[in-house]
Amino acid sequence: MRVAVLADIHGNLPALEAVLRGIDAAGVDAIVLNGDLSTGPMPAETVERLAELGDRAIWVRGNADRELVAAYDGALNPDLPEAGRLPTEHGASRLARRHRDLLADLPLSVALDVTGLGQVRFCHATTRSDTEIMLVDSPLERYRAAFADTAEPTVVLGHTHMPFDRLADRRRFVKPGQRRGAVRRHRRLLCVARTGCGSARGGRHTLREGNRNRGEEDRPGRDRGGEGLR
Ligand SMILES: [Mn+2]
Repeated sequence: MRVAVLADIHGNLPALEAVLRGIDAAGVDAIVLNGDLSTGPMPAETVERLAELGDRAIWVRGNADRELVAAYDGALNPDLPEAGRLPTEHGASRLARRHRDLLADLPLSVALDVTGLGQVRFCHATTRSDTEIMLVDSPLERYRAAFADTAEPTVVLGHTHMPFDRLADRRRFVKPGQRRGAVRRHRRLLCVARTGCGSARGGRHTLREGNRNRGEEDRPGRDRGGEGLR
């Protein structure tokens, strides 16, 4: 089958709509929703739109989806940093029960037979964790350990918002790229999500800080800007 992969939509409905128009034009058999779907500025509307995809959509759980369901259930993770807590609380306040139920119990990963690639494993972070951070320059040992139980020769990831395509431990790992135009046009929305309805100016500042910090995530003790939205 031919598939499109969307990861880290984070409640950005206008960007999602733009990407879906491109997907419709491309013609695919399935759309993999590779986690962190709803937590952001338009959480309920985004889940509604994704649900409209029906059987074309193949859902995978992200850490933000898990945290959002927990918050809806009154069990907000007390260890979430503020950058994650604020949009999670916002999302939980907007969801209806049917949205919560859609996001609950999603699989940590799925495998599909993709045209031209064969068996492909899709997961948000790794196949053993929805929060583990894998970067283009993470050591081979980390890839080997994180995907020790993965049989497929190709793995598609999300979570860090940083695209790459590399070989590691005899496997190909791909993080899809950004729909940059859509992201730019809706930067303000992304900023509101990141700051929990803060001012636009403060939001832009926070977004830039988050981008700058992402390249340094692997450093021990690093304070990770914007971590909560990954
Ligand atoms: Mn994530």
